[in-house]
Order: sequence, then structure tokens, then C-alpha cells
Amino acid sequence: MQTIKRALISVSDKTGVADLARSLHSHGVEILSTGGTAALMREEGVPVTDVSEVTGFPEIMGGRVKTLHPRVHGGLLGRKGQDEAVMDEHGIQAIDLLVVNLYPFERTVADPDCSLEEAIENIDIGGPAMIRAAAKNHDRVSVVTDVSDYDAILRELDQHNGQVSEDTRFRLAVQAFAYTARYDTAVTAALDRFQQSDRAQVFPDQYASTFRKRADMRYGENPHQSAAFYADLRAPAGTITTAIQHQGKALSYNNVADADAALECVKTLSEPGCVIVKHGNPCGVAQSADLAQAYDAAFSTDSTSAFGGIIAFNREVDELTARTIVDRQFLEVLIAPGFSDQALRILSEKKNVRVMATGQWPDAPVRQHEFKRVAGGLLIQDRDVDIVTESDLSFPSRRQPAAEELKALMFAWRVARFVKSNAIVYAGPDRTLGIGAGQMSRVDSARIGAIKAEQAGLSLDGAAMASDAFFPFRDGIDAAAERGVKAVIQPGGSRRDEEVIQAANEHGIAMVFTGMRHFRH
Ligand code: 93A
Repeated sequence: MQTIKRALISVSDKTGVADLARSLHSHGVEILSTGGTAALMREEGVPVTDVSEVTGFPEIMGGRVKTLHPRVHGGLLGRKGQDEAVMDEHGIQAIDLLVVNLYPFERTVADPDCSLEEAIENIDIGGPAMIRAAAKNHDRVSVVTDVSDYDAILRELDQHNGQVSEDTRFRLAVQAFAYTARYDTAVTAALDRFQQSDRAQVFPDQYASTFRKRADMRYGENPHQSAAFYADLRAPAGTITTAIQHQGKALSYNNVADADAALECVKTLSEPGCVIVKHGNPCGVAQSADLAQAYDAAFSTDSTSAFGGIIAFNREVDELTARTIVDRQFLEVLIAPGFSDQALRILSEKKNVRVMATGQWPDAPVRQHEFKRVAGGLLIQDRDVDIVTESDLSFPSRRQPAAEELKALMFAWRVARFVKSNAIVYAGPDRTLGIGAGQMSRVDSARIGAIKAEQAGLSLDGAAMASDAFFPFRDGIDAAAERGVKAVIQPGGSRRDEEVIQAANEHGIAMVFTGMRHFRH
């Protein structure tokens, strides 16, 4: 039990505080208060001592410094049976009860017109310092931070002859630390909002100590979003981050994201290859012994979408390839390990095109973490870099894929990893024929991919089809068969695999299971 002889009351929310003080006074408790609180006590006829009288120091700086004084903090922190001598030496009297609620920071910043200065002035410093001091020293001090506890504390004083129990002091201390923690969280969140509304200060030069700012960008995904590009301090060679720009406008936020998708996809092709990306999805992918032909095939998958696209190659871009592209289409970014001098000269005819040379990349995939912000949090995962080889496959259907079919399946599967889910890729051995991306239903993606092939004048007869996740029902296989698809690659693992395999068998489709899924969002 701890007897309450001296209380410090300093509250912004003054609800019920006069009644509390009156009752404390009737228990013989001496009451100390800060400016506004003391004024209210006097109005209400409750005897009160000003804190400034105790400290021998006036409230200064418009109230910024009122209780920040050793006579107050020593009075709160002085330990029972240990610090009495030092307290005597310095004229510090113990404070046994602290009643504080803080400047109404959250209410202040809730006003959309609240200025940064107003917000700052409403950050309570002395209040939390006292609350934490009292809570730390709960062995001797009771700390009340919630108006709804006034009655309980008075009842306890009544019942226990002006004393507060150890259990109560401990409970109040826990509550007090939670209160200041919530308060600091509110301050952090509000200041962060101010920070974000001030473009110049949005992004620090150094982010989480593993990234360094490469560039502020004109804007983010949309013109009203600010943005910056950071380089991973351990960025491997051959990435969009380490690429050298030969010509063209500054890379935009979307350029970087799309060039990254195109580049990482083209890296997975073994033969000279080309990937064209629009809005984060490949719209054409092909490989060939000849780079210009690879581009030609990639372009012809979906020439409409390729307009304004991002084009990536996995070999040095030669004169013929550069000429074919320049004569044929508008593009935003061209990225490749390198460019021949003649190719660069041709590309300079289109001076806005960003031409990015990555140099050679290592064979091993870039194993890094991926971050995705959610409201109030952060998701972190490994990049999806694992890919199955032929030895990982299983062949559940009656008909086994022929060599060319297997090649087409593996090609389609490689591409599907870079297509937003639900992803369906129709392909031949070295090129895409139709890509269905980003649909909420797999059947719709299959339908869209087929429509795209038809629009491009490409036949799906004998084509391979890849699905980034398993088919939940046989309808996807039935629809593929109708379009002439003869081979399907998918992870497998559906509850209805038997039904799906049965459908493949009925249509004479060769089906391959990868055992690995490639969702991408
Ligand atoms: O500006 S402060 O951070 N500086 C202080 O030293 C201080 N001491 C108490 N704010 C301070 N307080 C806060 O003043 C309390 O937390 C309380 O919310 C408020 C009560 O002031 P008044 O009694 O003048 O209305």
C-alpha cells in the first residue's frame, strides 16, 4: 500500500478533474498543478499549489517548459527507501499521484487545415515524460492517464484510508506506457503524412540503409504520385538498376518497372530472344537463331499492344534488329546487354527512346527480397526465381508430349511466370501465340489469350498452353481443346486433377504437371 500525500495534476482534457481534486483535497492530499489546470482549481475553489512555485521557475516558452524540472521528475522518480537523502539534499518532495492527459494531438491533426507548426506545438513533451517517470516508479507512484479511472482511484482511497494498492499501481503503469506509446504512434503517423505531402522531402537519400537514391522521378505510376528510384547497394550486374543509358529521356517509374519485367523475362530464354512488355505484362515473346526474327515474332503476337512498349533482348542488338524496330514501331525503352555501333546510330534517329545497356548478366538468377506495401504494413518475400527443368515434370495424361510439344510447353511455362495472374500463355516451340493476363478468372484469361491469337491471325492448332496455376475444373481443358491446343502445362494439385486429366485424355491432349505455381500480382 502507498499513501497519497501529494498529487500533481496536469490535464488538457479537464473533464471531471475539479471533482477529483476536491475529493483528493478532502483526503488531505496536497495538489500541485500547471497553469490552466491550476486556474480551473482556483475557479472551483480547490486549494492548489502552482508547479512553478515548487520548481522556483516560471512556465516559459509559451508553456513548452513547465514541468521539466528536477523538483518534478525527482519527485516522481525518487525510489522508496533509497533516494530520500538525495531528495532532502536538493529540496525535492515526493509526488505520490500523477494525473495527466496529454495535449490533444490527434484531434488537432484530424483537422485537414492543421498546419505542420500547429501539429508540432501540440506534441506534448513534459506530459509523457512525467507519465513515463511515474509509471517506471510505480513501486511508489500511482499514475492516472484515463478520466474513466478517477472514480476507481477515489474509491480505493476511500476504502483503504488514503492508500493505493500495489496491483492498482502496476495496472495503472501498464496502461500509462500503452497511452504514451499510442501517442507517439499518432505523432509518427501524422508527421509522416506531412512528410509525404511535401514532395521535396518525400524520399530520404538513404532508405533502410541497403538502398541509395539513384534519382527523383518526375512522378510515380501516375502524375499525382511522387516517386524516386533507389539502387540496391548490392545490385548484381545486368539489371535495370545497373544499366547504362545511351540516349533518350529519363526513365519514368513505369519504364523502370516494365523494363525490369521485360529484362528478367528475356534472361530466361536460352536462344537469342526478345520480350515486349506493356503495363507489366509480356505481350510478345520469341526466340530464334536470328535476333531480328525473334523481335519480328514477338511483335507479331500482339502488334497493337506492342505500340509504345518496352523491348528487351538477351543478345547485343545488331544493325538489322535496330533498323527493323525503328522502322516499325513507337517504343519507350530498349534494353539489352549491348548495342553495336551501327545499331546505336540507327536508334539515335529516335532520340526520345531510352536505350539501356546492361552488360552481361551472371547466369544465376537475382535472388533478392521483394517488398510490397500494404496499408500500415510491409510484405516481404523471395523473388520468384525458381524454375522447373524437364526432370522435375510429371506426365499424368495418356498421351505424352512429342519433343517439339515439350519445347513449346517449356517455352510457354517460362513466359507464364512473367504474366500477371491468372496467366494463360499459348505458344509454339519458340514464340508466344496469345497471352491472357491479369484476369480474376482463369477461363477468361484463356479466352482473352485465344482472342488475341485470332486478332493477330495466329492459329492455336497444335499449340501448347501454359497456366500459372492449376485448373480447378475441366472446363479450361475443354475450351483449350476446342481451340486446337494439343499440349498443356500447369502445376497440377487441384482436388479435381483426376477430372482434368480425364478431359485431357478425352481430347488427346498431352498434359504436363510442374508441381510449381507462379502467381504474379
Ligand atoms: O509543452 S509541454 O510539453 N511542456 C511541459 O513541461 C509540460 N508539462 C505538462 N506540456 C506539458 N504539460 C502538459 O500540459 C500536460 O501533459 C497537459 O496535457 C497540459 C496541461 O496544461 P495546463 O495545465 O496549462 O492546461
